[in-house]
Amino acid sequence: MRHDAPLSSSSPVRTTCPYCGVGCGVLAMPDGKGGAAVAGDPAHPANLGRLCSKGSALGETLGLGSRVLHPLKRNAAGGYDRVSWELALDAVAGGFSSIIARHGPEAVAFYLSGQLLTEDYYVANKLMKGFIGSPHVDTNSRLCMSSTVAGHRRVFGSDTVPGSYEDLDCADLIVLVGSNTAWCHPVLFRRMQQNRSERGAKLVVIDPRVTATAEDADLVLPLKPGSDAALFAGLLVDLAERGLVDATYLANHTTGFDETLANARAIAPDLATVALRTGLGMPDIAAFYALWASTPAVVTAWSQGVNQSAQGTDKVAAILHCHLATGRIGRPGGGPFSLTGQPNAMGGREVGGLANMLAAHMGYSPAEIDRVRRFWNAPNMARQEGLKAVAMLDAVAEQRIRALWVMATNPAVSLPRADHVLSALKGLDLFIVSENVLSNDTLRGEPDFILPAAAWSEKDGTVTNSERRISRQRAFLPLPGEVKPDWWIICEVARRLGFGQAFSYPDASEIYAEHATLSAFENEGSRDFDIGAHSMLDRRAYDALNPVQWPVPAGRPLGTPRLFGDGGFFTQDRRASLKPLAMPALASAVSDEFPLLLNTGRIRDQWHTMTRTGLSPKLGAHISEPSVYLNPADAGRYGLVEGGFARIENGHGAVVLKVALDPGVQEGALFAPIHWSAQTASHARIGAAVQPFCDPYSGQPEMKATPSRILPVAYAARGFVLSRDPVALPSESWWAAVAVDGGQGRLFATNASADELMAHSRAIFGEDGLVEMVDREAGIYRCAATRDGKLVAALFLGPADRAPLWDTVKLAFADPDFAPENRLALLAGRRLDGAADAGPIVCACFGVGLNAIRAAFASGGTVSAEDIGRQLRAGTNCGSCLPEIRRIGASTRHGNSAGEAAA
Ligand SMILES: Nc1nc2c(c(=O)[nH]1)N[C@H]1C(S)=C(S)[C@@H](COP(=O)(O)OP(=O)(O)OC[C@H]3O[C@@H](n4cnc5c(=O)[nH]c(N)nc54)[C@H](O)[C@@H]3O)O[C@H]1N2
Ligand SMILES: Nc1nc2c(c(=O)[nH]1)N[C@H]1C(S)=C(S)[C@@H](COP(=O)(O)OP(=O)(O)OC[C@H]3O[C@@H](n4cnc5c(=O)[nH]c(N)nc54)[C@H](O)[C@@H]3O)O[C@H]1N2
Ligand code: SF4
Ligand SMILES: [Mo]
Repeated sequence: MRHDAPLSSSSPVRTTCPYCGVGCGVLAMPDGKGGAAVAGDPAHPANLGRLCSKGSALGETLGLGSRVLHPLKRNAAGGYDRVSWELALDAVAGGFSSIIARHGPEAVAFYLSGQLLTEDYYVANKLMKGFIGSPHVDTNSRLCMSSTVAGHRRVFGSDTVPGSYEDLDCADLIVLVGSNTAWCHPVLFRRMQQNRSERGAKLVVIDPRVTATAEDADLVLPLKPGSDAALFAGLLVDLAERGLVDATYLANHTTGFDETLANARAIAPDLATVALRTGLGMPDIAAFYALWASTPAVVTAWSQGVNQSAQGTDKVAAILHCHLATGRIGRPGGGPFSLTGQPNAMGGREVGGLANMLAAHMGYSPAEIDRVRRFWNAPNMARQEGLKAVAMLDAVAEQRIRALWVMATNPAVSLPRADHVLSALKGLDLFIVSENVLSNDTLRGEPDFILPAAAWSEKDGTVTNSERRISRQRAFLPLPGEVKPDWWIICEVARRLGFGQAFSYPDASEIYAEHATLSAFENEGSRDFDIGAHSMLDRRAYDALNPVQWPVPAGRPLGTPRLFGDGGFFTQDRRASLKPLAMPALASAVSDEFPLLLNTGRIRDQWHTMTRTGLSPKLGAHISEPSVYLNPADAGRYGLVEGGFARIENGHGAVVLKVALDPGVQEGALFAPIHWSAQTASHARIGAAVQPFCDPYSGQPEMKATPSRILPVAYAARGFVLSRDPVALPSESWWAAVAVDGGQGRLFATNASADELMAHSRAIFGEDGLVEMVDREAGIYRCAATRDGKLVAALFLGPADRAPLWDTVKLAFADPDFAPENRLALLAGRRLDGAADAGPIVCACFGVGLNAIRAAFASGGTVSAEDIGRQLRAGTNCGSCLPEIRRIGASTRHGNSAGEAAA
């Protein structure tokens, strides 16, 4: 818990969720003890009061246990010493200066993040590109949105998302491409579902994997990985053949249609060819085309299945073409819509955080460089585009870049070829990390300094969500320890580099006002990003700022701005430019050696590398272990069983994951989550096994299709340990850490015997207060450790095929009043309240387990997910679990009728 005095807790503070790009408004009510209660903000237009499971659990992530609270300096022994800010900042600035003096400005780089606030991002970008004079500023958004940025810029001339969330409420057809919206943008998915139930909108889901999002879609198109552009080129051809092309719109507002249509005809001349390229059935393709053609109010929304591709820019362009050709853009309920991932991916794009952008949506033309130079009064302008993330880390490995400052991202986990990245980081002359937590895996790259950055709940600034809406994040807890906002840290280094005058901001509001002023500087309607109306905001107005969608040029009337309905693109000739596409293909093909395509992505209740969501017991209960999901037919082919283990390997690296059978995964494919790092699991850092091949325009790596092979791994025994403090397991064990109430949990698998675990347990827990149960022949060992009459640890080990009683023992461990005389009952695996085992948690908000939901469905009276909500409350808060509840209902009914038929 926090030690500092809390901020005033009289009324809730309005802030914005720090997770996904939906950008939900949050009301935070500090509890006066360092924590806070959170609720959705009914007044925020993104969520109108709703939050998903992750947003709802924010209160469980505010503890200080894993935080960096002081500047830390690496010592000769490889450990870290606490040092003063003065010392750390002087050393960082001195280190940068001497490397620049010896090797030039291009030897230094920043690697930033869509989780920084706009103000942090703005000063980092200004320092590097205007004052140090290196263009090497890139961000984890390279791995996330950069194909969309490149696609927008190539076709629209600017990185503009034309639509608004309101379009999702009034569309008649919503097409989701490469987006598991139900899990990754849950509040938007709820809005879509509401539209469907109230207005009858149709939903089409295009994803090689049948996900929770596809659960009750009107049409599901499980296409071959990488074949989206063929599907949309075919749609363009189909629209042209139906005579649905909007000739007036095309003539007035676009160029390049004829070449683009000819190119589409070469890629997708007819349904049979589309079927061949996409692996879809002709009737399904025809149904999709007919639906799209006959529904003018159509939103096509996409995320990483489109972006994280070696042809991501073309995939984006292929979607934009269909909307432009029909004039279905910038209209209520109609348009292309990129769903951004991170809370401030858009803000980073606005300030110029990407290596190929300069600032405020300006690029590197001589006129733009000169304009930004004059505005900043900058002494050392970068002259050309900098290195994009994957290339930047290659330059680090080759020591062309010698100093790197990483802020708010975890590249040792999230970049492709993560082992290579980690070893490259170790070779830097100067490596700085600004972080919230010590559990960031990149700290294994041996930074010279770890700088303690303010976290969500402590920092002030702005973020921009997927619909271009700028919202304030507001502090509601005090800065703990010596923690400082990122912008402050950057400005202090800038001052020490001799640029004090240009970086002397008293607070974030002045940075925002400068950013707003730059957006309007010599703009005159030539650039989409214009928030000139905010250039005079003072501190009070900034603090009171309500969520607002850009553009907000000085003097603009309020309302929902939709762009491009009447053209007005941000190209020289004000026309959108349709672009022929490359023939769709993956970066690497499967082979006899690596016959399976490894797809990677997200699960419902974890955020990225789990540095925050990993602290929440509620969120850890849904999916507690890292698994590889594969088709049952492939499992049979490769000798794998549900609940067993498998090694996935390729030329880049390897992981070992639990095996989960999933008929929604195509044969020939594997799906693995991205969340586990070396901090949270022994063998599950998937980035190590991801290829680094990038899109030629965006530089975004193809992280969803790495040719790989899979082989079974056998462990003799499985078990778990629960303890108040972290404990080690026998080396060579496989484990995954799970947040639990009252301490730490680890699920594990091992080849160690019952005797070896007994010796291990005695060594770590001590024999005093230890009760044990052992059955050597059956391979069972269980123990419970008590201290001063309290349960402090429990370790259970059993043969690999025996259920380990995790859920039952976890409950006892969480109970502060657990009576030590019940230890033996606990070792016997009995639940002390006599209730049935809840099973794995489905509804994170109300802790409702699978067994209870199954029982309710099986009892007969329950027919729908809504009935489950009335009976058990499951699914009635954030709704993230509704698709899963429906699936359980379907399978329970299926199971029942099968049972009846058999009887
Ligand atoms: N729970 C949760 N939510 C999150 C995040 C999180 O970590 N956890 N992170 C946020 C961030 S930063 C982002 S970027 C978003 C990402 O949100 P999403 O893009 O929805 O998430 P992913 O799981 O990465 O990938 C989406 C889907 O792309 C599919 N796919 C793979 N290859 C192809 C292909 O060739 N074509 C098509 N059409 N589909 C393909 C995958 O099977 C997967 O289901 O989520 C945001 N929201
Ligand atoms: N294989 C594969 N790899 C992927 C993806 C995939 O789908 N497949 N997805 C990619 C995508 S879309 C994304 S967005 C990335 C995400 O990957 P990362 O950005 O590497 O993951 P995070 O866990 O979000 O890391 C953010 C870090 O910043 C810290 N932090 C949070 N807020 C602040 C702050 O205000 N200041 C500072 N200084 N630190 C802060 C957190 O504690 C955490 O350690 O992963 C990418 N990598
Ligand atoms: S949908 Fe969930 S994770 Fe995304 S912003 Fe809203 S509450 Fe946060
Ligand atoms: Mo992302």
